[in-house]
Parts: sequence; C-alpha cells; structure tokens
Amino acid sequence: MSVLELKRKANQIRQDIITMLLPAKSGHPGGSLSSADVLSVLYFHEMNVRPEEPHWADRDRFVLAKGHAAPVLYAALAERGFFPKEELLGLRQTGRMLQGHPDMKKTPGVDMSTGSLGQGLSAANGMAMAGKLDQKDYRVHVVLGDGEMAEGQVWEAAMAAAHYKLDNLVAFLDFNGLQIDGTTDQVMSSDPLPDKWKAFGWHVIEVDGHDIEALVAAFTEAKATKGKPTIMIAKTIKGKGVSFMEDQAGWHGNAPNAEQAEQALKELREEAAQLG
Ligand SMILES: Cc1ncc(C[n+]2csc(CCOP(=O)(O)OP(=O)(O)O)c2C)c(N)n1
Ligand SMILES: [Mg+2]
Repeated sequence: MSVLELKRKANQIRQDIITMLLPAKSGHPGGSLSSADVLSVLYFHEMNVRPEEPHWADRDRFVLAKGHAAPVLYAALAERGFFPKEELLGLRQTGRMLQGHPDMKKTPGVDMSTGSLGQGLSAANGMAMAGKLDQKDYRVHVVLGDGEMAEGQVWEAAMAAAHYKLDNLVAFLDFNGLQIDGTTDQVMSSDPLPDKWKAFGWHVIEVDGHDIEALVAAFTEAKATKGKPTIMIAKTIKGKGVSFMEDQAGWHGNAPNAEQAEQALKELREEAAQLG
C-alpha cells in the first residue's frame, strides 16, 4: 500500500474510533488516536495476517500492551476485515465481541488479552521465543504506553528480550508525554527513554509516530537488525487529529458527546478530503 493509502487508512481508523466511542459513552480516545498511524502501518503494510484465518500459525503477532487503547485496535481489525464494521457500534456492551479492553477469547484477530499495564511486553517475549524455538519466521509487534513505563515488569521483560536476542520482536513506544491524569514527567518520569532502552540492550529508533513514511522505514530497519530486539521511541500527540482532544490529559478516558463527536468527525473528514 502507498504512503497516501496508509494515511487514508489512519484517517479512517481515527473516524471509526470516534464513531464507536459515541454509543459506548465511555472509553479512551486520547491514546487510541495517538496510535492510529502505527496501527495503519502495521495492519496495512507490515504484518502478514489472514483475516479469514485469525489463528493461522505463521501469522505475525500483535500485542496492544496499552490495552485501554482497544478502540484503535478494533478499528484496524475491522478495517482489515477480521469482523464486520457494524460490530464497532457494540463497543463495551455486555455479550458483544468488543469489550473495553482486548479479549483474545472474544475478538477475532486479538492475539493477547491486555489492559493491566506492564504485562504486554512479557507476553510478546513469550510469542517471540516460541517463534524462535519453533523455527518460524513470524514477527511479533507490541505497542506500549509511556505512562506504562512506570511498571517494573516492563523492565524485566526488556532485560529478558535482549538476553534471549529476540530480533523477531519490535516494540513501539507511544511517547505522547501524557498518562491518565497528567504528564508522564509529573506522575513518574521515565526519562531518558532512548538511553534506558539502549542500556537494556535494545536497538533504538527515535521516530515521529505520525510520519507514515518514517514508520515504514523504521520497520524495515527493525527487520534488518539482527541479534537484538528493536524499539521505536515514537514522539506522538495524544488525541492526534481532533483539535480539542490533542495533548489534553482530560481526553484520556472520556467519550465525546454527540456534539463533540460531530465536531471531531467533521475535522477528520476535512483531513480526509485534503488527502484526496
Ligand atoms: C496495572 C495498571 N495500573 C493502572 C492502570 C490504569 N490506567 C489505565 S490507562 C493508564 C495510563 C496509561 O498511560 P500511557 O501508558 O501513557 O497510555 P496512553 O497515553 O498511550 O493512553 C493507567 C494508569 C492500568 N490499566 N493497569
Ligand atoms: Mg502516554
């Protein structure tokens, strides 16, 4: 897919995030919008998956460690054809397949249940190690939050991934500077992140998390990196694409009302029209 087409997919994913949060009346727009570009690149450029066969043994794996951003994953999976788009309107409803946090037992395409921050990288490590032991070529991708860096388990997993030379593992750190109720610096500073990950033995790529072309190049670089795992420390804007949600901790876990959703969709449709 071309860079322009990937940008269009990211825009569609953002529109779908807003559309599904409105009837749900709850959920997390900020961190979902923040990761829309990388999910577009993963599901429409990078990952080898079969929507009609979600458990295909050789598929590339994906773990959304920051599981509260489930809407971005659901939007990408629906757009890729894992399930009908109408399901998005059942977000967070009892008995439906799209729960508030990803559930691998309920949703086709979800490889790991997440939501408790800190666990996703360990799960991804296990998948990557299994791939090596089974001599499979699949790759494992994980999206982490910067607030999530406060979890000690992340650093145990970081150490283990380097120790086991998991070069089939790629992490994307959504470095938006905000977590649940303030800046990551105020709540629990994890600076300097590139130095820390380098010290833990990872190949570090610093990248603009909204620059599709740069992301495509970063995944190519990750693939060429042997003997160690790769992490993209990706500068992003929480709420990216919706003016009044951008860089606002208040939009971490609040759904828009009808008027706000309409305004958000108007802005995103304008962006789509500009893309052509
Ligand atoms: C173990 C654990 N502690 C607390 C929470 C509550 N919580 C949900 S989201 C969040 C902030 C996450 O911030 P960040 O990782 O930066 O995510 P993003 O900014 O991308 O939304 C917190 C503390 C949780 N889900 N899991
Ligand atoms: Mg954050």
